[in-house]
Amino acid sequence: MDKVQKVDLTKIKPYGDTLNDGMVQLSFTLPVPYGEEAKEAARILAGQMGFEEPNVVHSSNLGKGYTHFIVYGKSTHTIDFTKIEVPKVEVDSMTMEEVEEYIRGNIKREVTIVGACTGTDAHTVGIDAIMNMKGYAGHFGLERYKMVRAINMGSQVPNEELVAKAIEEKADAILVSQVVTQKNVHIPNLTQLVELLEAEGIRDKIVLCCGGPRINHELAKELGYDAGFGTGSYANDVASFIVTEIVKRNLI
Ligand code: B12
Repeated sequence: MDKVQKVDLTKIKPYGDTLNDGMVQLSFTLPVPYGEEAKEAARILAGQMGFEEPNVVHSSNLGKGYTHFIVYGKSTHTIDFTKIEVPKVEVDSMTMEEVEEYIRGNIKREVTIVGACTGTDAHTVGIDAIMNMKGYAGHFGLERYKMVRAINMGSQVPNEELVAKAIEEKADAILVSQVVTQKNVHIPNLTQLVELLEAEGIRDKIVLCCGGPRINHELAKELGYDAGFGTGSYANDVASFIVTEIVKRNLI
């Protein structure tokens, strides 16, 4: 007899030691002084969140009046994994060489891509991973692509400057990186860019993509972008999207 428990994808649960034990590790901070009362408050709170057998396995003093906790507990909920649908960028990613070949064969001219990390956001690493010559995690960046003119404006770029650059360079595509999402600061910033492009009358003539660790395709579409890219995306993914979109929308 097969003693190995099979995973039921219609009823999945967190997994710790044994399948379906429901074990979850939570981490949070409470604005209370470090001590036994703080630990008890965290334990009760985890119970109220619906976790069975909540157990405060670690607490640390974060300074006057604040305590950080790590709590284990058992989730009682299950998820039907077979019903999960996530909107994703619909494109078969090509390699760098395939993108170059696609441009030569279908667009027959250089593609200009202007990118920046906009607003107050100072995180350059994400946009650099996509655009810089050396790329990221073994995927060369757009600067390396023959047939692509990649212009990386860096970080803390105001939307107005990005739009002006895109117009000056006759950009085919704009790439925006947003890493800081505290208090949803990225939402008005990303929205303003779309409004500026519409005001200039060039929104339809440009492929507009955003990306960042807390960006996904669904959010990007909601905000008026053509595509959104999250963690684990690389230059060849967005390049594949841009070049096929240029052809699809006849922006050649
Ligand atoms: C390095 C870093 C910094 C550096 C940035 C240096 C630099 N030159 O970029 C410095 C020290 C400056 C910094 C500052 C701050 N940081 Co910081 N930082 C980080 C850290 C540790 C790593 C980020 C990183 O480089 N990731 C590596 C890159 C390659 O990954 P990525 O950005 O996700 O990019 C990938 C994808 O998302 C995607 N992608 C990204 N952009 C785009 C764009 C397009 C078009 C496409 C297609 C794809 C794409 O492709 C990339 C490759 O796969 C993160 C924590 C973490 N571990 O992630 C915090 C983090 C991002 N920082 C954070 C914060 C809060 C700050 C500060 C506000 C802190 C402060 N109080 O001062 C300031 C912000 C200053 C500002 N005005 O922006 C928070 C953000 C929280 C949030 N949800 O908003 C994080 C998550 C830390 C945390 N856990 O609290 N930070």
